[in-house]
Amino acid sequence: MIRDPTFCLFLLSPFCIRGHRSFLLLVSALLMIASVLMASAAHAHGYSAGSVRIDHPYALPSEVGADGQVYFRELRNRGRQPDRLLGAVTSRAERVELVNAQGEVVEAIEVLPGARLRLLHHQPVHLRLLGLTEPLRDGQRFDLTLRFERGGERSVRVYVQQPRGD
Ligand SMILES: [Cu+2]
Repeated sequence: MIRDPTFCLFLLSPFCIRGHRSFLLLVSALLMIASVLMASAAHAHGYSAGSVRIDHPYALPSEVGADGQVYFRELRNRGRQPDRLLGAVTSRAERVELVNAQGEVVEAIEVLPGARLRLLHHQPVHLRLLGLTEPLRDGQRFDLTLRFERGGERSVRVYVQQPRGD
């Protein structure tokens, strides 16, 4: 029996594999765990602007000529002062509007202390991108600069993705 697992991997004789099956299972399990961790790390991206935490900004793919829509898994205010999202700019669109729960264009989106706003794509609140330079396509990423009253400006990367059903 060959005891050195590294040597075993290179040799790959049937006897060796049988002798180190548990080691090989462990290696494949670790590889699976690593790939899952890497996938979730790629998915989870977040930023801070003052006391506001901006979690996973994302956009839906858009049709030709249609407006873009930007959402957030969460906007969270971890501070003691209220803050307000006042607007945003991106090179991908002429203009960005803030849309409230009634579908109206508003001057600001309030993020009160302790608030955890889940601004997901099945809810009406979002950022509307008008005059897109080109349609947003699944898998693209683009930069968007958010402007908060207290937290100031923060550039975030928006992931364009098909809804995953949550
Ligand atoms: Cu993310």
